[in-house]
Amino acid sequence: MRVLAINDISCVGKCSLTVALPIISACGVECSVLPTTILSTHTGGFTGYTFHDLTDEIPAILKHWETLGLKFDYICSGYLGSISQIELVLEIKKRFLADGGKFIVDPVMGDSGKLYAGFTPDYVEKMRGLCREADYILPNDTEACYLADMSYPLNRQTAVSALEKLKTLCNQPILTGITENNRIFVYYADKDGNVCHYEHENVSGFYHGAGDVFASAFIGCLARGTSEKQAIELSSDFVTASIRRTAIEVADRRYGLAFEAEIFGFLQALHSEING
Ligand code: PXL
Repeated sequence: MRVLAINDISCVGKCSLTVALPIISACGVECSVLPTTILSTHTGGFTGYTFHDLTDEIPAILKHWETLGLKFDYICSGYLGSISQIELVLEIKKRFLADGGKFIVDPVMGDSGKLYAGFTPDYVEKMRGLCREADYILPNDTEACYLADMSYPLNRQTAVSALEKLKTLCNQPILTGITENNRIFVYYADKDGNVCHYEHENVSGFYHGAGDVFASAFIGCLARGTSEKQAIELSSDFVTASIRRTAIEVADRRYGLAFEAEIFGFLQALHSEING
């Protein structure tokens, strides 16, 4: 079992690969990486960050991998710095996804109702195309609004409409970060297209990197053979526990979630799901 995580390296401010690699590995799954960009920090709330686009390096990396005959059972994409990187990911899916493998797209584009720095309407349109190729997509509420052309914020009712629209892009959308009445919800479509949800008490405030922790845990669980329902529930529990800890322990939320100390509990829960 081999996962490929395509995402940036934000050197400081836990998100993207610095979250995907430890969490997927901790689940007991080999995680290969394809870094898309290297930044001194992520772009959310920091100023003056460096940004080095690695697009030019990627074709040679792929060529080498092909000589090794590599195929991946799961390919998951996250932050992609440009439209040409979206095109590269489409090509990577064609060339490197194993037969029967799963392609998971976290359409990382924005938060709190706004696109991240550097993203444009053209990028959103291209991202819709990437979502059409995916087995699962994992938008947050902001990304869902951009993809489904709906107004932000969503509530429980409009989240269901957003999910229906997202189903025209991908059979199994998983929509995170819907808040209402002090609760936070994940809405998702199961294999048969039924709308399902899972919820927690909301911890108010914005927590950077929460979507990346959720996506990484979800992939780790699926790769260990859980159902998607179990993967969603285990990942939501893990993110919620990490957010609660962060609320107490971390003053500056730009540095990401204090997820490390919650990994053990998450793995115990994963272990009991797998082994009964
Ligand atoms: O966590 C999402 C993310 C990933 N990568 C980079 C980002 C962000 C959000 O701001 O800036 C570089």
